[in-house]
Amino acid sequence: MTRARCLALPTALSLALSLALMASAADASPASSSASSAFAVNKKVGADQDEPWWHHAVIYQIYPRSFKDTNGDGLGDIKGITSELEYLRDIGVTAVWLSPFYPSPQADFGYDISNFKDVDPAYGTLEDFDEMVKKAHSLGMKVVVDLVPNHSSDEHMWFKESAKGTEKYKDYYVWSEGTKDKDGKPVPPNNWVSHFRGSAWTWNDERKAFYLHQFAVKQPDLNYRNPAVVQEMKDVFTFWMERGVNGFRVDALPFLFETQDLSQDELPVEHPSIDLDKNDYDYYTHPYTMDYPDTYDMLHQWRELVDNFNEDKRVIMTECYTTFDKTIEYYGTKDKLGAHFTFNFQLITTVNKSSDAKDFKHSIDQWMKAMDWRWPNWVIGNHDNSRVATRYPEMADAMNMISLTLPGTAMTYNGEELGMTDAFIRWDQTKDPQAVNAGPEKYLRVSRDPCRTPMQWDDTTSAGFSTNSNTWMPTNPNYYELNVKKELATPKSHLNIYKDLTEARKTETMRNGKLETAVLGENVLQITRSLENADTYITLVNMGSWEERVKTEALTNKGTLKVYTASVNSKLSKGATVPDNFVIRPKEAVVLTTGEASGGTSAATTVQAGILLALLSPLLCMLH
Ligand SMILES: *[C@@H]1O[C@H](CO)[C@@H](O)[C@H](O)[C@H]1NC(C)=O
Ligand SMILES: CC(=O)N[C@H]1CO[C@H](CO)[C@@H](O)[C@@H]1O
Ligand SMILES: [Ca+2]
Ligand SMILES: [Ca+2]
Repeated sequence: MTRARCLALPTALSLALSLALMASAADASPASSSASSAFAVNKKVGADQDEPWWHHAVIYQIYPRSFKDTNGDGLGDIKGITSELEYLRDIGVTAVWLSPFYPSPQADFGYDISNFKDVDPAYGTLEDFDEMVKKAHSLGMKVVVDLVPNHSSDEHMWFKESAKGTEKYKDYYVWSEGTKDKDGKPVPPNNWVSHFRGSAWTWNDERKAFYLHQFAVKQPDLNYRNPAVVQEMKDVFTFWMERGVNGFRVDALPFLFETQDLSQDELPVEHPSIDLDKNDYDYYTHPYTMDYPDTYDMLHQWRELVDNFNEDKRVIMTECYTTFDKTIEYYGTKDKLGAHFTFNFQLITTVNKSSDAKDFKHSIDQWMKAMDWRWPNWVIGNHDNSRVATRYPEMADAMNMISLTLPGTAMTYNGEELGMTDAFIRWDQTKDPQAVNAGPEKYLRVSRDPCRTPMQWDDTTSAGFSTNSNTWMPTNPNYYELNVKKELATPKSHLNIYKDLTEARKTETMRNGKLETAVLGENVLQITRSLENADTYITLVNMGSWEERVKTEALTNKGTLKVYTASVNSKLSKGATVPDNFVIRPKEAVVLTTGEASGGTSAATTVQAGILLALLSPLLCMLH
């Protein structure tokens, strides 16, 4: 069942040591682990000076509508973000990424943009934005904005002019007159369907043609075969760089280009799931509308634009929900660079609450193996997915530990540092267009509203998000006990554990140390970060449903281990010396270290040291 332990250590001495460990592990079966995998962090040690800021960043995704309301209208705003930047700095966040805050009819909550170069009046003004960027920078934080290049709102001036046929704008979108049925009625040129169900083509009476929309009807696709559109979008990048932003998160990139031959129908997938019909996006394969070769070229042009703007280092991170290989391709090649990094959704898409430690190890290893010269990153949640604490019951700390102790850039969706959970949103309160389209029977399955409820700051009205008790989306009723204020005051809280983790990321080991992953015993995931002449950090997560026993000597040969930080459901206390042999509870997670516990000496260490001294002093006297 368990294979022999195999450590990848260089010297003969450590080989001997690991052989000894192997022997001891063999007779104490609970501590044995499967073969471990090792990955170097792809960077020269000591090259920190030249490193771009985003390499070891903790990037915090803010959903502006739900973060903080300062004028009592029940909607979050830019000033609210500015007012909470100190909080973010204090918990170890190094950059914020703002979901769209641009003027929008809000048909898809900001992803339908009617002006790419302004702030929606509901959220504030460009001056508020500048103020926010200035303050973030003065606190040593970076600001990344969301760019939505595939489509605009149908209320964008470009679309209105295009529909009229105005010369300058007539080819800004993808238009087709389609064909005619036998009664002379226009029919779309092909069978393409939108992500939100139904034909991807909608008839426009003014233009007397169909326009393409890979998403909502109110989100017409821009035509990137038109050099004027390419230039317009480059101007959008430049506009925000001039306002001081440090990077871009590019939305829905794989859908940028489509084939030019609009007569091509897409084929159904071979074994569609039974619930799917011809109006469902997942009913078809998408060779003509997704990951089109020209998209990679466009990304490369943006990379050059952003890299060459001035000496400051900026990041392009891309959102590509596609196959594993296609995802990796968005990094570009060494000769033709693409994104600085493309979101790694492995921990969302390939594993779930049923997965065991082996599945997790595989998911992590698969990504790391593909890295080579590329930079890793880890995403565990966002505004499109059920919250981490809901997807992985009792594992909020475990998931934060995994994403923050793996090498690379870590992403945190607002509220995940608190272990916020999905709220139940009634049908009559439902706002997400995807849920509204699904109807009252099916909406719960697809609704993204439950993960978009207001941020929980304290136990006052609307969780301190707004002075208004009537907020755009209801507050999760668990706010009376699950909030920033209470968690800051509770030593063993999700938030304080999160702070321990962001603190650990500042160490040389976490920045440059190699990574080893292993499965210990039946179901304990082990993530080890180590570096010569520096402290080792070991994350252990029991993915199983039963207690497991861990033998400390099987973990490292670098000496005594202390508890750096432990999940709220752990028996171990921060700072305590780890016993030779200990029990790890189901879903418990700990970070152990050969160095010091987070935040200096905790109460536990003081007590332990006291006991140790008391025990040692007679001995010392005798020696004297
Ligand atoms: C959960 O993940 C495992 C692999 O880790 C996979 O086999 C299984 O199908 C997934 N379950 C769901 C419901 O997605
Ligand atoms: C995670 C994310 O940003 N998803 C967005 C992808 O793009 C569509 C259309 O712009 C949005 O509806 C999603 O919210
Ligand atoms: Ca407001
Ligand atoms: Ca497109």
